[in-house]
Amino acid sequence: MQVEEYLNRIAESEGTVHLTLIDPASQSPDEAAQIAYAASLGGTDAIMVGGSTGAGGAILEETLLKIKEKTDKPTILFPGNAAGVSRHADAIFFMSLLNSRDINFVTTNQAMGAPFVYKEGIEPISMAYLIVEPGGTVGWVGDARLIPKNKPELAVAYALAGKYLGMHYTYLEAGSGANAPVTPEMIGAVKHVIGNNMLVVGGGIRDGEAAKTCALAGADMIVTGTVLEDSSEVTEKIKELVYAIKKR
Ligand code: 1GP
Repeated sequence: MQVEEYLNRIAESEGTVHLTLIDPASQSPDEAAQIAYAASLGGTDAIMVGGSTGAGGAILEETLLKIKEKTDKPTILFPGNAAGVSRHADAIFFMSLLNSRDINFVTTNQAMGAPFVYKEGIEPISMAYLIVEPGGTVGWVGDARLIPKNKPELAVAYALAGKYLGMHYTYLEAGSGANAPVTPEMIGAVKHVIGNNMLVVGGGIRDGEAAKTCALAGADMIVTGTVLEDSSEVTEKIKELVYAIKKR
């Protein structure tokens, strides 16, 4: 089964999908593999690999290979630019940062990376990537015109544009390590207009309660990264998050 179909089926049958984000720049490949292993024991659905700075090249390759030794959960690239592509991943979030001022993050990196994705047969999952305040490092690096957190109508406008451009997924990103996730009002407003398209929410989700709030508001998938890097009990933390978002 293709990764997109796998994720969509979980969203339909089990409830909100949990995605574990691993930034190859944040720890050694062996440590990354330990996090992925612990996360899969806790019930995560897939492993996203990528980051905004220093997350490409050899460190990306080795991180993916080590992760694949430790878990058979699908690996999905989450590239910061064209250097974030690797043949060792199962799929790639093929994203356009629609609210960037910089054409490089809207189409140029995508064009530079696309032939490699094609040649290696990596499954592309098309995604509208939208950065909301505070936006964090990715907001700065991606030169995003940050969507104000109290302006859901602007997120709705971009999400609709992404849908009409043919993207299947919409990602509302508050930025890694954000002090709070995207608001339930914004999540609900975006899900309302994108309908069957998948809504991914990430940035600042640290506990089951926050994850549940996002899920109830309409998130089809939630992403957590920082809380796992900071945790000594990754499996337990993932269990808490997964329990909060799955149908019971
Ligand atoms: C960042 O949305 C992801 O791209 C995850 O954010 O690190 O805050 O979990 P956190």
